[in-house]
Amino acid sequence: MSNIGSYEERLKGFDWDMAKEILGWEEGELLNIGHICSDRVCARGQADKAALIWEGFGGKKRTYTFDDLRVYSNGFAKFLLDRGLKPGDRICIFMDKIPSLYFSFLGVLKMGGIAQPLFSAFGDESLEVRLESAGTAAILTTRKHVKKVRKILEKLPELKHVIVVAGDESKLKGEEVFFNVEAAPRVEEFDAYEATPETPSVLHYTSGTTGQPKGAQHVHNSIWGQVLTTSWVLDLREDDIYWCTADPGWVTGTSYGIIGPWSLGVTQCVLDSGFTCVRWYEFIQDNRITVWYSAPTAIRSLMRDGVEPVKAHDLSSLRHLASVGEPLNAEAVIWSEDVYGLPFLDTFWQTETGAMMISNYPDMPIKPGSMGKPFPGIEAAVLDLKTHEPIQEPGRVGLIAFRPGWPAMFRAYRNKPDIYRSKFAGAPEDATPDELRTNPDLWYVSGDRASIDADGYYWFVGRDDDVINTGGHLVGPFEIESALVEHEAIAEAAAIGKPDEVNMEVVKVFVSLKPGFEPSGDLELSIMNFIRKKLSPLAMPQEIEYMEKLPKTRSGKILRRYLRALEWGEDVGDLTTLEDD
Ligand code: 6R9
Repeated sequence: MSNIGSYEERLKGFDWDMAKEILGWEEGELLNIGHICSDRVCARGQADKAALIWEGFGGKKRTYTFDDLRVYSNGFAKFLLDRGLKPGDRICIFMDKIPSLYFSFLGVLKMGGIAQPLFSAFGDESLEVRLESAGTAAILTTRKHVKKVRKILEKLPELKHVIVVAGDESKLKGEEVFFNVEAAPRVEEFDAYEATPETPSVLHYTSGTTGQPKGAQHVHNSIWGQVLTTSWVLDLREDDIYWCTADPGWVTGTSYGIIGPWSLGVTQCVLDSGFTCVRWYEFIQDNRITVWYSAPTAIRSLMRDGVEPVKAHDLSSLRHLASVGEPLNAEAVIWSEDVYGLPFLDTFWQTETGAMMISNYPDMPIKPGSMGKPFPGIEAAVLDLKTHEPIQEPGRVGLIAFRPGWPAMFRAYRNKPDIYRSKFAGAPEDATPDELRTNPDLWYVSGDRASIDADGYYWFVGRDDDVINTGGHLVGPFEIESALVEHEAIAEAAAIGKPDEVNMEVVKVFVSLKPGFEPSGDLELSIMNFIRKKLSPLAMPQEIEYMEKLPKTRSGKILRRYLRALEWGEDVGDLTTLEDD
């Protein structure tokens, strides 16, 4: 029997406090995610249990117990306070998936700071935009990545601390400080910050259609959503060996790659090396992984490599598989059932929701290709595209929406109260964030389209905006376009997602060149590298199309949606309706 048991039974008499029961957490206990994920697990007799089984490039392997997690996160917490950092300060974590990423994430939360994890493949411009927006006070990074910080440091007056946590100490510059937590004296005692449920915890940046990325602010209370979904959807149990393939630079990597499993005292594995099918299967085999949470792009890549590598490995430890980030096609579900003997269960959620919202559950019949049903305690609907009224007829497409107020819901877009308010259908002009969160008449509108069938299953249709989803990672077209026009040869630019068999979408750009520049192989390479270095490999265009002039609205806005429709072979429709989208 799975943790959720019967989905229907769980709907009856549902209460988020069931999460507290799972942890045995009593009112009055300290509510601090960093503390709950380390000190509290130790205090409950699991200090010597493996928390993190880590493997890096070149076969490097380390195992850390929950006591190590406790002591090393204490180490970071104390170090940061000693440097003069304070509760509420934004502290960026910018590194590969090395052990110190995990220790420092918990350490920042323990000292009351706001953890701002950023994907280590980000280039200097992606980094700058997000550090500037957050008013980040400190960045924890490594020798490998500090160069990108150096490039932008002068432009970030609020960024006072550059702390290098791994690599060669002798090559630091200026005010940079070195701190290797494993080599530093052990910090056995640390009183974690007394957070309230509404104390800010994690700040994740996510991309929209317009403007630069927005910082979705989460709070310590999110843990209850993460605990309950980890237990009921991922079905994690005490003796599981769990693997979440996501990078903590993205929300899956923190909600389910740190907080969910460790609050429950479950052992997890982290693989900090590139993707190959054989490497992944070896990792599962060697560590006897039981529960595996991954993404459709990875699953499709594994499918492409076929069944031979599956047969060549012992994957019999696997008990439960789940997926997130992009539509999980029916073929992938059926294939995984065929070759692993287990279907991947699709889960749908967003950076903003902080935890799973619509899922398939163990013990519930799967309809391959469907995202499943709302998590108990989540009131979901699809809203009419125009009226924003819930659609009653099965099969009609609308906007996925949720009643606000679930524990892991984001509490703000940092410094963007109007954009935050605009996400809630029916919100009064002057509603405060607290009112938005607690008003039972509003809907949080996700920005995705779906339909609901007669059995209550949700079927994903597509995004309602121009954000590009490449391999489960969201990339904002505006960010790419802004960077492109900084290239010496480019006059105007538009970025769209182009269909791709494995990655769902890849970035395609349309550009017009400045006088004196001509399309050429060299120019193409130069543009690609420019974006890869400034933004990230994810944002790098896979295709560049040159145009004399980009199509525009009468008011001069580039018709990105028109270009996208052409690319996808969709009806471009009446151009005037596209005019001011
Ligand atoms: C957790 C995460 C959120 C966006 C979301 C949607 C897409 C996520 C999906 C899915 C189809 C699923 N998405 N899960 N689309 N089926 N099961 O991925 O957060 O990076 O904010 O992305 O990803 O478009 O709105 P985030």
